[in-house]
Amino acid sequence: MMKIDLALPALPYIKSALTPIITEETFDYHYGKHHAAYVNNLAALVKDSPLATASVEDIIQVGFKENNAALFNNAAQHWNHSFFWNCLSPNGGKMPNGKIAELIHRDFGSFEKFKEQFSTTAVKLFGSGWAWLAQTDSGNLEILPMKDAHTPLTEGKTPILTLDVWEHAYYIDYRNARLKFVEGFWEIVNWDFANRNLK
Ligand code: MN3
Repeated sequence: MMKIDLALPALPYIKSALTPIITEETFDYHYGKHHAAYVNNLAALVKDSPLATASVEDIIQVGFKENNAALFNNAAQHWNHSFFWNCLSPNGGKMPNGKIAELIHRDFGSFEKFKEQFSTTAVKLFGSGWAWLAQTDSGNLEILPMKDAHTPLTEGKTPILTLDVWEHAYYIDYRNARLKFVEGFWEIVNWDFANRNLK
């Protein structure tokens, strides 16, 4: 599974690479301001504490268990965004391939059924949050709607793919039309990354 450092990671493509589905202006705000703020907030929260040398993954678990909202939210949002950028690719989209294609077929019946269920989950999630595809201990794929900063990591599940459906993810490009953003996701979803995340 992906390990995230306590720093703003470089994007895996240039900021204009996903235009027009996600524009450079959205990256300027979503990556350059929102994600950067989570990183800066987290660094300030753990500075001079025993968590300063902990992994981001461990900080998420500590924040969650101790019900420390600021710590959990900033650590999880940093992790989620770092993961999310990798879920997208200018060479993405089309049909899933390899093992992920097999598991989607096994657990959802067909790619079309999976796509419909994931899209509905993303569109219907009320307020801010993330639509996740995760893998359970027993290896099954699950679609999980999760509010705010929540992540499958605190449920002991392996993140495979995610889609950010906070308004800041799409409001510049699509205003209130979250469905259009979700439709665009399928044209840039990174199946190679999903395959690498499988257990
Ligand atoms: Mn976001």
